[in-house]
Amino acid sequence: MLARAQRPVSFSGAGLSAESGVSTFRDAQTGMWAKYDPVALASPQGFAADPAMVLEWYAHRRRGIAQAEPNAGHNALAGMDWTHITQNVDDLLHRAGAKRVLQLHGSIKIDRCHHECGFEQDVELANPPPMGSCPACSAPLRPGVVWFGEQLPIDIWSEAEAACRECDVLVVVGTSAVVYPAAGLITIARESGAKVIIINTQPSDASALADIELFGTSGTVLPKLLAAKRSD
Ligand code: BV8
Repeated sequence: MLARAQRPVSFSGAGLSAESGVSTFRDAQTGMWAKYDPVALASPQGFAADPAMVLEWYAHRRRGIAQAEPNAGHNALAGMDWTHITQNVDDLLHRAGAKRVLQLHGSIKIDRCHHECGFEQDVELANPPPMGSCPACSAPLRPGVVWFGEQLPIDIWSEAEAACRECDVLVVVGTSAVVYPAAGLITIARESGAKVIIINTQPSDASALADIELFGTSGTVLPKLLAAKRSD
């Protein structure tokens, strides 16, 4: 199926980065964070209620990502000159050398103005900054990620939607497919006639949409699956 594909696209979630030691969104709750609901922390309401705590959670995740390296799954995808759509906010696909990465939920590598005045700045993941104010408009600065209840970046969403309408194979990697509108891209691809290949360690909300479901870790399955594509 992949060997014949003319326009393959990948769509990934937190499972792609799990073997790099970046815990998935729901498993991020270890240690002192175990008692918090990530959906509550990753929201404007959570930030308004306790900005210092939310920023400490991001600092904790940023330091974790700074220690992480791309795994064999990132490297296998990066070796494919495809559009790589990801829900992940880490920079591991970029660090693996992937050229066209569409980060639907933003990037943890930047801080941006909470009032969307346009200001944003790179963050050193190993040494995350304390709470700060936007130098342009004095609003609070916050991670450049999309929180629950916030709109996805419209240009990136449109590009991802177009890629899924045009693709002939969608390789879905390491996502529970519970978060919308991102998860809706799988249906968009399928309804446009694409074949859907799912790689996950367990069934997901996308299982019903799979033409082929491969159970295993992405770091193991992707290199094998994509070696076939590279050989043609
Ligand atoms: C919006 C950035 C509207 C932040 C994230 C009720 C029903 C349906 C929808 C909703 C609803 N109520 C609210 C909504 C909408 C809401 C939503 O979908 N909520 C969910 C919880 C029901 N969506 C939103 O709010 C979105 N915005 O709708 O705006 C709007 C419209 C107009 C104007 C204004 C507003 C915004 C959603 C974006 C949220 N931000 N991330 C941050 O990271 O801090 S989402 C976050 O969770 C991740 O990015 C990821 O996308 C998502 C899921 O996280 P995980 O579960 O950890 O990861 P994943 O799903 O990838 O699961 C891990 C998978 O990997 C598992 O399946 C596991 O089996 C597998 N796995 C594990 N290890 C491996 C593996 N697979 C392979 N190999 C392995 N080694």
